Amino acid sequence: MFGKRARLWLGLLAAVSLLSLASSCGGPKTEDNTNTGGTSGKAYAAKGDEGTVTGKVSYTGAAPEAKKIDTSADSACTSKNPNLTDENWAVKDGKLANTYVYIKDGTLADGSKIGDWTFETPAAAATIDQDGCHYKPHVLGVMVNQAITIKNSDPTTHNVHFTPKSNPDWNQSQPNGAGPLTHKLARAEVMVPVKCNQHPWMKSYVAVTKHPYFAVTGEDGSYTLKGVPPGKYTVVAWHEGGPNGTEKTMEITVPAKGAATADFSFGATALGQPSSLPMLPAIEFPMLGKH
Ligand SMILES: [Cu+2]
Repeated sequence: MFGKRARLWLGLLAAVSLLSLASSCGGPKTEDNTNTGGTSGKAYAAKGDEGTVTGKVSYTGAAPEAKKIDTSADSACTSKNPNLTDENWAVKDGKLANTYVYIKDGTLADGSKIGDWTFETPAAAATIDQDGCHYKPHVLGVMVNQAITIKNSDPTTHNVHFTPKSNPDWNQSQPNGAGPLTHKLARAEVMVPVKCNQHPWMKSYVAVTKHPYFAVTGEDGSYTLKGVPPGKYTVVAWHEGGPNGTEKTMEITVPAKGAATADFSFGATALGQPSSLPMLPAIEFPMLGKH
């Protein structure tokens, strides 16, 4: 009986000393221990040795032409934005806009994983405006729990509908003249399609990450990720083209106070029309004949 109790005390002692060891390993970031949730980690504090990731996203081959959208279902849309075209491929001089580039995974120079850290949610809200019966911007990156302000600048009713897989569905009607709506997504998810239940052509994409290392390419196809801790990362460029979007992946190393480059290319090959495809039947037919 005494032996049992002694063992219990020994076990408790071991647990307590392990706990104190763990907290002392955390160094000065003792306040991080308040993050008891399974998915949260230590708060990242900038060390001054962060670097940048920059790049350009190109479109190879002849750019798909933007198609005019038939908005006749809602005359308010037609009169406000008579020349509305789709934004599936925003290509200009071979450069691709509206591509979401982010750090998907990686290891910091100190050996920790990027996913082990938590980052401060920006106090400022991101904005989606429904203006001319399309979304501005077409692609948006936010952090988890960052407020998204949704405005209706049109003389008609919109119905904004976030259709995530990891976050709850969110579907709100927003009549002409109604004030802005606010929405937040608590879980990281790339990519959340947003649509309008009133106007089937309206679509946009919202990406949610736990860290601030993301950007959307501008008209010149360029992007910059700032304040990236030194380390080795997987950078992904996501574009909506393809059945579920298309991802391009690149491994990079960000040196301390340095810069890494990650250029991506979408286009003919990314769309599943590589020159090798028409050759497949020619190879397979003789083999079939042998059976
Ligand atoms: Cu709408």
